Amino acid sequence: MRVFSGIQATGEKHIGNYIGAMRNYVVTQDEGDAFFCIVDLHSITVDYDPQDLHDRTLDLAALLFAVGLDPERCTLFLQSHVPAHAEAAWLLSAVTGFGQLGRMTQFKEKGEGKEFVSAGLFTYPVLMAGDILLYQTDIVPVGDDQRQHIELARDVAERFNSRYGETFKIPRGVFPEVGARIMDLQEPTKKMSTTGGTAQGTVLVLDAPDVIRKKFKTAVTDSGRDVRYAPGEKPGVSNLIEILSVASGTPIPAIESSYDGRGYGDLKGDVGDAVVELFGPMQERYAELRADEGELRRLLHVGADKARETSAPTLEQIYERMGFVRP
Ligand code: AQP
Repeated sequence: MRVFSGIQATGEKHIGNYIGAMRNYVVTQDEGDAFFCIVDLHSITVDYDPQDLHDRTLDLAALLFAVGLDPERCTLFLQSHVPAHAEAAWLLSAVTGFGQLGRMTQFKEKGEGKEFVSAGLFTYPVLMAGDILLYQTDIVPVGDDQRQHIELARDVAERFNSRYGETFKIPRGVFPEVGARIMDLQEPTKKMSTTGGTAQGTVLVLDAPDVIRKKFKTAVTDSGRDVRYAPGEKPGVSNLIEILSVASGTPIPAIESSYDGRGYGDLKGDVGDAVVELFGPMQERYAELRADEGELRRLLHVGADKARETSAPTLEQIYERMGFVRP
């Protein structure tokens, strides 16, 4: 089974990225032939700083190894190291509808109110479709916010297959049962995000322990008292319960009953402690891995070689089926 998922190079990674995606990369690397891609080409679609992109790319590579990706069991690479991704995006744009791209909620949200909206922000989902389809992917572990983009990748694959002949496997998104959409701690009806959320409500994987505890202590809840999982009615408390469930490995009903007679203050303290405990060892490994940039670059180089080799036959098929004269 082929597994593929991509993650943006810009922005500091938060607990939503970890729970919604990164921890599932670690699990799926043992379930199939897994490819994980730092999608640096995607990162230039919004305003960004080149030095920041450069540094964050290496930070993220170190972080992904630190959370448990193993270069012996999966392939981690940079999108820009494999030119097939940019080529596939152009070729697949021929079978992507303008109207469908315009309906992407992420495009609307990220473009809203901006003086300058890049064409890349609009066409980004085609690049993402190519990322996935080039690897004949079976499953894509992602958070809930990527549902619409996965659907578009499937539509693109189906349209290409019916127009040019069977070429792509139709990929399937897999979303975590708990934590598919971690919410901002200060505005719990909004997704946690480094671009669209609040700083105080966004817990970064590399935040210091006291910062993590403080962010949870000041989390917005509601005027009730009972620790109960009801996302519609109690979004703040339910979000904390989901995070605690993942961080401590305790099922949600067991968490609810363990708070009989105890209040939100205890819950906030316990989530903070559980997350500090979860991230502590990762932060230590991250510091070691990030200090050895030569080794990081070597691992990314090995990953890119494997990704180039694996995606090449599909790219060639795309060109041939579309009628290009090959060299
Ligand atoms: N809040 C979230 N809860 C669960 N999963 C999430 N993901 C993102 N936010 C949440 C998942 O993380 C993976 C990688 O995301 P990315 O770095 O490509 O995503 P992003 O969506 O750009 O990250 P941000 O910080 O949330 O930025 P914005 O809001 O600007 O896009 C994906 O699998 C994603 O589903």
